[in-house]
Amino acid sequence: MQQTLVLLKPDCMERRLAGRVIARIEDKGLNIIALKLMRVTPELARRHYAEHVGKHFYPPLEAFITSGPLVAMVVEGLEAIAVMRKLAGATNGRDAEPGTIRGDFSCSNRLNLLHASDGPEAAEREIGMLFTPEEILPHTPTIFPWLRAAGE
Ligand code: 3AN
Repeated sequence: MQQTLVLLKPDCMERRLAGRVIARIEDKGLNIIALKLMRVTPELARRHYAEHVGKHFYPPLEAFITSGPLVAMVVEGLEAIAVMRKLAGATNGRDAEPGTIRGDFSCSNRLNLLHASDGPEAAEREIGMLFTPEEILPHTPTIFPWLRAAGE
């Protein structure tokens, strides 16, 4: 089982797409084990996007991610990091395949609706930045045996 951080960015909230994006995550069989509405501060943005600070596109990226409330989630599942990245689609919505969240709903590189951690180290770091251990509530849904074969 893996955990990954998902952010429904301010464009997702403004466009009233949060419910549809959450439904896709649930439909896939992933399990939401933490969820909250929050506002990212510039300080938190700099930590979250540490690898991009200093790049030419960082100032508008920070302005965007801090511009309004977003939904932060911890999503759990088998290979949840890779599965969630595939569900999201390519970073640039114009390159993202139809059928992915960005491929179906975004035509932008910055306004690309959601963030999903890109690897195990990033997931651990990002979850630790946004959630306390008490806010994460792992549980086994009753439908669980129907979402993957025994031993998988
Ligand atoms: P993802 O959210 O798919 O992991 P990242 O973390 O590589 O994508 O990029 C986060 C954000 O940084 C993108 N949504 C985009 O706004 C911006 N960004 C990343 N790379 C570039 C780039 N080469 N040119 C302009 N903006 C970029």
